[in-house]
Amino acid sequence: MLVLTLPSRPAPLRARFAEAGYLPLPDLLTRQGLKALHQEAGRLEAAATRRDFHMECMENSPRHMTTLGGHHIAQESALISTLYRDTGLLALLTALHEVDVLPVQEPVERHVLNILHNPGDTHGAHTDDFPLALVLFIEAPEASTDGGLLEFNPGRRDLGALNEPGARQLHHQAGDAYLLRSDLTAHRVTPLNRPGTRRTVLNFAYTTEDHRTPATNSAHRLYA
Ligand SMILES: O=C(O)CCC(=O)C(=O)O
Ligand SMILES: [Fe+2]
Repeated sequence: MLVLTLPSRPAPLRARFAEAGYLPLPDLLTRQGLKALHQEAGRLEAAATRRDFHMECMENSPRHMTTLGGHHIAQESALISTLYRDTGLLALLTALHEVDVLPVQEPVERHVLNILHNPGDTHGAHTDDFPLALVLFIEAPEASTDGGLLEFNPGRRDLGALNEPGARQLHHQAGDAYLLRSDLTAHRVTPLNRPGTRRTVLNFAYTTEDHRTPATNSAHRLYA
């Protein structure tokens, strides 16, 4: 089954990614791929854990979400484990980042499932441990007014930048993806605000030779 439609000409995208630290990849998932991942996420959700707390090491930003860590996903989902290591995908990421992109060895955070499903659910401000996040949208709010927007301020690593001029809020649809320079770009997901709205993503973390170990314990707080 073909799960991804990889852009055939990554060269023009490279400069955009380098400049903003963010690159939208609309329709990265094929229809079949989205359907299969939707089914898979639905099955995995039964094993996921509700999280409601503030992350101390990220300025006490809120986490109101349901998560499943990479160690469970590796055991339960051949589809996701295989997709994470797809050679075409790794080649695309290497072309976009211009440095050899490697799978993360750390089992908890290398691929995670994040589900926002109640009004007020949010994935608060943070930076990630590893340099690259590829976020795949399995479910998304229909309208940008429903919340669940990715927010970041290009080139800014400080969490306060999210409340300053230049911050961007972006809506994505199911089947879309984006690539983020997630260790150097503070980011968050704005609260859902309409009952019945769901936002489910897979976050695939990737690294490079010089970033082998996690920078914080935040992933363990959220996923272990
Ligand atoms: O859901 C998103 O768009 C961002 C996910 C994220 O920041 C993370 O999993 O670290
Ligand atoms: Fe993140």
